[in-house]
Amino acid sequence: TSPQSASSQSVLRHEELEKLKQHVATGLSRSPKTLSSMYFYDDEGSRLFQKIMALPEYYPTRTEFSLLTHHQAALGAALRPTVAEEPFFLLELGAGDGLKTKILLRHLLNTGANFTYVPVDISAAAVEGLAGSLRQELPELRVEPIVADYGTALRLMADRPGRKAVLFLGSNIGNFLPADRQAFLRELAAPLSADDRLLIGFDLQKDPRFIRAAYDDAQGVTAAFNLNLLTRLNRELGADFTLAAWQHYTDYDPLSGAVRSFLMPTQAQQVHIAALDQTFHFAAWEPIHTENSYKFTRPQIEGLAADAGLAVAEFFTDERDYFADVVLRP
Ligand code: AVI
Repeated sequence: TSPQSASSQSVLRHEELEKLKQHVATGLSRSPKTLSSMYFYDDEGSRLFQKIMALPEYYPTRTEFSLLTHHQAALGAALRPTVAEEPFFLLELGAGDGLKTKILLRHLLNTGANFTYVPVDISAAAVEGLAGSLRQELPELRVEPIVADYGTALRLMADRPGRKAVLFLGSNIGNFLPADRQAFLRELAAPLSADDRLLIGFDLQKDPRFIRAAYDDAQGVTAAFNLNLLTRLNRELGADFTLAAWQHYTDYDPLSGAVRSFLMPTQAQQVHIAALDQTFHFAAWEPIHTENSYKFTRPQIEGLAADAGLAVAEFFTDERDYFADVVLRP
């Protein structure tokens, strides 16, 4: 690492830490107390999320994987330009390990599509890991990763001529609150031209017991994932949360379609956070709301699209209607 990039990394690191401090100070002063699931994904959180995706109860990843496998030809046709050799960019927001995307990438390569894959992530490590595995597995693929937030990446790409297909898989859209989701979709739609496409994964509403189980698995991996947020605050902000005194709790509300996850103390306690020089009081069982995972209906998805000035071009679901991958166009 050059001295210059080392110092720009530490500026970035400092900014991130300031954001986290601000977020925690505000979130724990509110009633009810809240922290954002955005902060789940440190190294340990990302590792635990990989474990969640393989759990028997966590159906979304498995379902979307088989959905993409089954509909790869139709999806490929919906995303690529009608003129076979016309070049295009395939952007992916929050690509993760790319396991699901590789189905589409392989299909597009095998059918001679002329495209460049642009994985976008705020984490350089995530993007570099994915680009490395793609160089090994699909050496003929053109990859141009972007390390930036989604809005910046979309604006950067809007200036480059050529058609774009943008992927936002895994029901990541379900983690936004309704107002933020709407704003995000509008931000996604704004730079798109008439021939561009968006492919978004939505988890659908279904038997509430089945949904709930996916967020409260028997092995306790999801509990560890939620509780890891407190470990992160202990490490990064010098907090003194006693992990043994906290529990993961989750419920599903079929009216709003939201799974809500909480961290709850089993006894009243005070927690000091050194980086904030502040002590927070918790009553016994007073929840910290840490995550929303919204589940959708088809009419809701159509309404969301319309609000962002988009139309549903294709709606792919699995045979049980558990999950939908939806192609949207301006
Ligand atoms: C990343 N996101 C779509 C997951 C979800 O289902 O909301 C995160 C997760 N939280 C608990 N389990 C999985």
